[in-house]
Amino acid sequence: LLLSLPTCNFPIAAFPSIGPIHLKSLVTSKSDLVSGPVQCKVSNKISSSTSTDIVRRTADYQPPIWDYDYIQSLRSEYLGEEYTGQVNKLKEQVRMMLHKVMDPLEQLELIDTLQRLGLAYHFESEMKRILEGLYNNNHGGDLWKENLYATALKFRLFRQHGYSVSEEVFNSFMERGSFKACLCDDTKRMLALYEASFLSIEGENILEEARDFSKKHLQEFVKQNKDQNLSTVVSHALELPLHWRILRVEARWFIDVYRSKEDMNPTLLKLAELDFNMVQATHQEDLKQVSRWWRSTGIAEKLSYVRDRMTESFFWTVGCTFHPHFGYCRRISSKVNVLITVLDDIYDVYGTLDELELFTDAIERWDINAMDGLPNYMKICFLALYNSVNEMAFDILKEQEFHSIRYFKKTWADLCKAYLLEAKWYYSGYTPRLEEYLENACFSIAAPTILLHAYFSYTNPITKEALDCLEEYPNIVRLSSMILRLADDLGTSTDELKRGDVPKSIQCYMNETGASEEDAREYIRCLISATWKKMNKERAATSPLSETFIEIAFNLGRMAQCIYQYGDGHGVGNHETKDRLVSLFVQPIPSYKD
Ligand code: LA6
Ligand code: MN
Ligand code: MN
Ligand code: MN
Ligand code: MN
Repeated sequence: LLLSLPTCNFPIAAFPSIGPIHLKSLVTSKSDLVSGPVQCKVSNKISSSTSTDIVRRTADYQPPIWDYDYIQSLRSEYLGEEYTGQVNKLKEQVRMMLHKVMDPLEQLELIDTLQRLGLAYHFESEMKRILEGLYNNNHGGDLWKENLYATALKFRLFRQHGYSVSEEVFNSFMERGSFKACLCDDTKRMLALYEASFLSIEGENILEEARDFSKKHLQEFVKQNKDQNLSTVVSHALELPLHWRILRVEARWFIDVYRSKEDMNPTLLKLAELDFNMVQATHQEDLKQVSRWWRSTGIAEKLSYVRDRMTESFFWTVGCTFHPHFGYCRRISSKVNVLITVLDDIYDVYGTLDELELFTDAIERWDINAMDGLPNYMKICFLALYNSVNEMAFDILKEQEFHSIRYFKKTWADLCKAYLLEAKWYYSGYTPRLEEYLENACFSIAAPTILLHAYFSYTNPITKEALDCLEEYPNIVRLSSMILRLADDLGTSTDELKRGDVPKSIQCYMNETGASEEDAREYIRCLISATWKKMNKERAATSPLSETFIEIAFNLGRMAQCIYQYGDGHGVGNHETKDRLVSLFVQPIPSYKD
């Protein structure tokens, strides 16, 4: 994966290539870093699992804000059949609208609105028919040459839906390599160009130019603050473009924006509100189920020093797949996420190196007998993980006669080995180069593990072809991991370094180049942006992996940018995450009388 960054104005302009990741060789070659007794940072006592007073680090994580009884008490009147009739009627009306509208620009705007309201999944075939028609008849037609707003909107929707369209559609709006200055006088147009520019792949200079041009003018517009409503929308886009946002959070936000729009269509609004609330009701049931399972493991009680982040873990899964019929996938993924969070803390904070070696070995062996040598707190984790994963494998065996354990075993072992390597680096005071750090850190962020479980939990039938591809850690998985890792480092590394942890990407880059922290952060943001371009390219490539899988991988990256948008939204439980969770899982949208 060559992550070259031709557009970042940084002392190091090119990012080194990230070759194939060979965890095993990394782990063994680095094990000699650890020599002699291991020192723990917070005190100078020697830490060892045989010593009676082991000194451990602490993260002082706060208890969850989500009380078990509170979660179990969640109820929604939108569960069940009561609103189905009403929704079906509204859906029929929207379907008629989709058939009736004939003006190409109106068609595109309708599709865009449906997507932003979170309703697109009901109208896939109608939308496809419209886009197909536009693509075949009018592609590059004169109609668009005059209208940058329409061209940008069309470009973005085509690319989002997998149609190949060249960045050269923007040529007629440029002169001497730049967009014509007179085009900047309309904010809606600049916004459309800005959002379109994020569908780019590497090397698309026109789109790069489009992004710089529109961004500059949008920033100016916000500064002038002439139109409060529009400024809010523009600031929102500048914070994170649409292409990097997860659907449910965006839909919840956009429904409120849409309600006060002049050209608001009451049918669309009503349907969006009802649908949001009905989907929320199914999410509540998933959440309650996962919460009961989590309580039954007893982990939060027994291991009070690790993060207890069940509700946040569930949030990640809704970001990846919100569709009501993916409940099983969400429940499995929530278990995986909450267990990953616990394991990560054991490796990063609580465990001693000796214990971590034992645990890693037990996971690699995937053997119940390997539990004997583990300290009690690890026995609980091991068995909870072992049982949960085996139960899932049993479901798959029962339903598809497919024996999946070896895949699960491998991904958990790879994860633990990546964790262990970081622990060794920490105890030996080693600061890797950024490239070396990322080779491992894209595993230690657990995205490959999360995505493998996602694959197994929604796919029927499982195919050998897809599994062979997944085993090799295909680009789409690596890139999604990269975004997750980099976004996580931006949001969490300050606290991590304070309590004692390995240098993260920001610190590795600073150490390697002598850059200031602010410059290093900017560089990491550049890497995220460059990684998105590679993701966009992967979407167009042929792959044995389904579109659903690719969408989940994209959404995992989006989810990372959502959760770390204002700092550590997963571990710390900041008010932004809390507000999002409340709006997604607790409060239905109040119904406004029409
Ligand atoms: C982040 O913690 C965390 F818990 C993760 C395991 C990231 C992704 C998790 C999901 C989807 P931290 P580290 C549940 O920032 O130690 O401690 O890898 O991860 O930086
Ligand atoms: Mn951690
Ligand atoms: Mn970690
Ligand atoms: Mn760590
Ligand atoms: Mn982190």
